[in-house]
Amino acid sequence: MRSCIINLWIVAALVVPVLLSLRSPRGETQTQTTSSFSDSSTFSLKLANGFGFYAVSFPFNQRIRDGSNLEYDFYRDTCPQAEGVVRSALTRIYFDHRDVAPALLRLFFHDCFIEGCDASLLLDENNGDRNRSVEKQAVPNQTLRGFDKIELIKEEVEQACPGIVSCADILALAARDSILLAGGPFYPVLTGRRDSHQSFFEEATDQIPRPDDNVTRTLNLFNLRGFNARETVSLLGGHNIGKIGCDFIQQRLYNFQGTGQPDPSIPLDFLRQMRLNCPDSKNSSTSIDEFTISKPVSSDFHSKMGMSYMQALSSSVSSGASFDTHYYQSLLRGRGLLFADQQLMAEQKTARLVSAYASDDGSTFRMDFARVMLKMSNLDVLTGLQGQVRVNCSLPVSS
Ligand SMILES: *[C@@H]1O[C@H](CO)[C@@H](O)[C@H](O)[C@H]1NC(C)=O
Ligand SMILES: *[C@@H]1O[C@H](CO)[C@@H](O)[C@H](O)[C@H]1NC(C)=O
Ligand SMILES: *[C@@H]1O[C@H](CO)[C@@H](O)[C@H](O)[C@H]1NC(C)=O
Ligand SMILES: *[C@@H]1O[C@H](CO)[C@@H](O)[C@H](O)[C@H]1NC(C)=O
Ligand SMILES: CC(=O)N[C@H]1CO[C@H](CO)[C@@H](O)[C@@H]1O
Repeated sequence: MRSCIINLWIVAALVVPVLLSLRSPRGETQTQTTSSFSDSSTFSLKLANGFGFYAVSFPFNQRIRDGSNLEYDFYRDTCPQAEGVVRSALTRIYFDHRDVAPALLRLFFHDCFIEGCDASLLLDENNGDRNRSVEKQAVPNQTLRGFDKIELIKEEVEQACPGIVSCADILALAARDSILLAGGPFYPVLTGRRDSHQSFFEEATDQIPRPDDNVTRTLNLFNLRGFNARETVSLLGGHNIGKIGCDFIQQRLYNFQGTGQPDPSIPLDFLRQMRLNCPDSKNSSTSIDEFTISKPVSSDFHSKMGMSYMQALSSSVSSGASFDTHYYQSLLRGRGLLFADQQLMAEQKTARLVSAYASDDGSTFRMDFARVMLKMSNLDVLTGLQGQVRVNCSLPVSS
């Protein structure tokens, strides 16, 4: 019981500053968001925290305006149970598959980054043409997971309210609830997104940030989506949960920029540790391939391997909490897993932000992370009569 109360307190303590900080953005934020909180009313929110559902009340204006035409609780009349169904379905999945949280966060990011949060990433075909490539094939070597989980959640929502709730909204809500379940901050998700008819393979191939990007390119790609340096550094902090797949680290460990050598900037002890977690997939005499040969079913064994930022910091941090500063602490010690992560230390502007996030108990990062997630959730959404509401998230509804 005591832990429940503490939990509630933490949630309330985090939510209120997020809302307050939206009212008066500080620092270098140049958000195009114009949030108005003029007539504040109280609303109550049900939160799943692993112990059950608890109602929390805090002052909150339901009419947040950000130019996106999304609304708070868009389905209040048409499907009032929608958000609750998403949350309870996800909570059930989460306790069997903890890795659903980072997987859905990643899915959502990849969806929003390419032509907005319109569930285009979930499509299996392009404009009714099964032969044309779709976005999900473009994302670095098809390493996205969680499509089946979104499909499961969607099925439950369809049972409650057929044909009402968009896949784009389900993904946005499920990503938010995933972050919360993984110990991250709460942020309000506006709804009313519609699903696109179309998938965007070429855009996804060119514009998704790559694990081997330098800081200039990373900042540029995020800037094209309206994110400044501070928002970019906080968003990348999402890497603090889940594993980074070996596929993304492989070249850095064994053949950095075609040299046949590891990235010289990796500290030697960390290189050894990373290589233990990610053996060279191209070296046929390593034990991992013997394993693969003796167990043919595990052909994708290597691609499931990876390393987390918790492991990167290893015993130097005792905290068991997951959504804290350990990503930034790792970068400060030169123990970034992705080249693109460690590159944040290569430029003064971003390095200062990394130090700032690493220097407190995580509250600055959590607050900025909540704000940037709220902003990302509203990127280039389809609303009103645009797009459609898909019944099966992988298939467009034919008109
Ligand atoms: C897809 O490709 C196959 C074989 O190349 C072809 O027979 C079929 O007509 C194509 N379908 C469409 C919808 O273009
Ligand atoms: C960063 O990468 C881009 C292309 O990926 C390249 O053109 C640029 O020269 C690189 N910048 C630095 C400083 O290495
Ligand atoms: C391949 O694996 C063997 C045995 O584990 C090791 O001795 C050798 O150095 C590895 N080769 C490369 C290129 O990593
Ligand atoms: C959705 O469509 C896919 C085909 O793209 C199919 O495999 C899947 O079973 C469908 N899901 C449901 C719930 O009908
Ligand atoms: C579909 C896709 O992005 N494939 C890429 C997988 O990674 C290799 C190199 O690691 C690329 O050459 C492929 O284009």
